[in-house]
Amino acid sequence: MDVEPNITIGSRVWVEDSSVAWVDGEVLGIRDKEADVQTSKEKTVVVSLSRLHPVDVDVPEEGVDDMTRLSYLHEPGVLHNLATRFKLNNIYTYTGNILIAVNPFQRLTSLGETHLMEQYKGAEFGQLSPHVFAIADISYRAMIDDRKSNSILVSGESGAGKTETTKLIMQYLAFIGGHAFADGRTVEQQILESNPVLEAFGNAKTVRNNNSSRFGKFVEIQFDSHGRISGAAIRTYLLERSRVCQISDPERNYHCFYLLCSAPAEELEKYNLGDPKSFHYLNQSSCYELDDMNDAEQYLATRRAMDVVGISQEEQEAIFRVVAAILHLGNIDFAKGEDTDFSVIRDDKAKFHLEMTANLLMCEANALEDALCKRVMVTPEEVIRKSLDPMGATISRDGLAKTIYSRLFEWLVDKINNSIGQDSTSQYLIGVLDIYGFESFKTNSFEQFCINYTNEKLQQHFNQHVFKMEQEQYTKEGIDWSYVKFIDNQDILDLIEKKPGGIIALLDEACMFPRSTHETFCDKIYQSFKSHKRFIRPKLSRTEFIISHYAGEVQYQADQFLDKNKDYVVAEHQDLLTSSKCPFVMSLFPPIVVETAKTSKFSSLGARFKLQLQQLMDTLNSTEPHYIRCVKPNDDLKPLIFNNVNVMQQLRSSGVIEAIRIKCAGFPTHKTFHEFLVRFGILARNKLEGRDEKEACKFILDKVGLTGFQMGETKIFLRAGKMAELDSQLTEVLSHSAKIIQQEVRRYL
Ligand code: AD9
Ligand code: MG
Repeated sequence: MDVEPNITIGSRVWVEDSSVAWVDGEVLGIRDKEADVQTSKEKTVVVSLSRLHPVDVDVPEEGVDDMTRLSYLHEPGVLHNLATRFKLNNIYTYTGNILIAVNPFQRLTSLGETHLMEQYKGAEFGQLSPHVFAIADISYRAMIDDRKSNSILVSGESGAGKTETTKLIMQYLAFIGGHAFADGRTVEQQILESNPVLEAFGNAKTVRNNNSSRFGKFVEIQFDSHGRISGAAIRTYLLERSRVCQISDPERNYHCFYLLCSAPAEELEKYNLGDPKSFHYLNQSSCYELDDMNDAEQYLATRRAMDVVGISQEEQEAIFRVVAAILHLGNIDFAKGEDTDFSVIRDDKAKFHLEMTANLLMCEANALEDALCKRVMVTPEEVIRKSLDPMGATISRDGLAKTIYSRLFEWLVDKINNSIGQDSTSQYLIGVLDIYGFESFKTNSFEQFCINYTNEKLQQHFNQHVFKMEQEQYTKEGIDWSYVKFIDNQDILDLIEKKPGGIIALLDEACMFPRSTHETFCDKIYQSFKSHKRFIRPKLSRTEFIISHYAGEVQYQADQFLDKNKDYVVAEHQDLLTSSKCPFVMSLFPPIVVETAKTSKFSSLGARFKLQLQQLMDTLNSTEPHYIRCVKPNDDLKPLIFNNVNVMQQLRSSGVIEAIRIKCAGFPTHKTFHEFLVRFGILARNKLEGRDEKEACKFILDKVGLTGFQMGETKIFLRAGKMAELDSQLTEVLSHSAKIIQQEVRRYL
């Protein structure tokens, strides 16, 4: 895309603009390498020629439904096309076989989804307007025809519509591959109903999305040899644990807490619940209700979904009892004991919550108090009982809440998997990935590090795939592609995951060494990656580092990296819950094998995540991938607003622009011989007779002396910028002809 376009006076061009990303204009004059441009914002600007892009004058008013049909494949062209289509409620657009989906923030289907699904069923790709259903349909067809597993990777930033898109894909696959079972509870129903269950426990309102998934998800739908759904497996990644005990205004905790507080009266009584405002884990934010969600109805809907998924009444009762226990647990406050620093339960109110928590978890109140306030330290000489100060006890309490909640979530996922059932004989599957997009906030911690690491992995997968597809096209047309290169992000992946020596490995080392602090960890990585191209040590900071990701630089604050990487359950908490009289609670905390003093208690979350990710990549690599890039058109979460700068940023960080760059590095413009002749035939000045289409095209290209093209079997492949060269020749010929016509006309007059 760095090729200097062929731009002349009068050309219509795109100019970079800080407020709308790109604005169109007309070239008034050219001096050396600069142009004066009159923009449509009524401004005249001087711009370097190399920063201008020609406007594609051939694009129809309503835009094109596949970006590769644009004559000029560049950023402004892509952006303009998306914006044009969005205005007309066409939220889906292809870029080759990548689907870009712009979140409409409103329901658009008037005829209902079943009607639409019927239309897309088996329709040829490209015959109907772009849609998620079309992608789901080709994945299904490809699986049946090629007898190969497929996957659909949905990505985008928070609120871009990944989860809604994923649900549409699942709905379509259930529609096309479903069959009814005698008992009325079908596998596909169970698969679909797993969504509301997981959303109740794994989604929450954030500033970016009222129903934000706080975990990553890969749903593997298995099919039998007749192409019917025969089982499914759900894998989840990295549930955000901190939300259970810490929320900031105007966000909310996980939906299930509010749903339970709106449950029917007899249940509230049973769990001693009431106003959510009375619970510390909920009242840190003043947001309790959501406009688009009725918690009471949602509670009942979740219970119904749990029925379908196969969670028994007793299990459901136990699940909500644990949810209630966590709310009470959060209200156990501590104070300094008399004459000591040690903590005691603050007052009668806190004591009441202690009793309630113990009741609901079915353990002894005294044992709970001890587990929260005391630690046992085993040294070679003796066993020491140490009491925690109020601050320590509060941290212990929150730790317990987080552990119980994340175990509960894992239990739900396992239960759903067991109940839907895995088809071990299934040969083919379609995997659907709904995973957090690239994140760069003011403060970025270990979670962002893991999320961005995931995105680097997926980006590599994406690049390799896009590259491969390009190659295949070239080979099919008999074109030499050997010099098409793309930038690999392997160097960033090495920086993060290389063993030994990568950031995760160094973090694990730091976690195992008792005297490490985040400062010593940072010193170590500063030393190790002093000259790494992708690693930057910020000035004036001893605990931060910057990684230059494919989607931009992110500055990480390392102060909690060590703590967050340590994945262990405090022994006192483990003992307490293993001894619960409730079989459900006990099953969340199966007894662990007693570790010998020598083995380390430490287990690394980073390393575990790396392994999970590797397994995911292995699965994806054995499938034929399809990509959907979701785009959030504005930060107000409102319909009809399309913010150019925002969208441009997302197209860059989702790799769409990189995919285009890869295309542009080769021969980005492909025109069939026929299309080419229709547009440029006039350049041959009527000398094409007797030639076949391919010869005619070659004749034109030779005549105008164009370089940088290759003739395929059915198409002409042009290098970036070549189309503009041809266009300007065309303009010249046309204006010359126009002059002649004018002269003729004048003479005639
Ligand atoms: V997050 O990373 O989990 O925070 P997602 O999953 O990308 O995020 P989600 O699918 O939850 O976003 O979409 C956010 C909201 O946009 C939804 O709650 C809907 O209100 C809205 N949305 C998204 N996609 C569509 C759609 N195809 N049609 C209508 C939509 N509304
Ligand atoms: Mg989501």
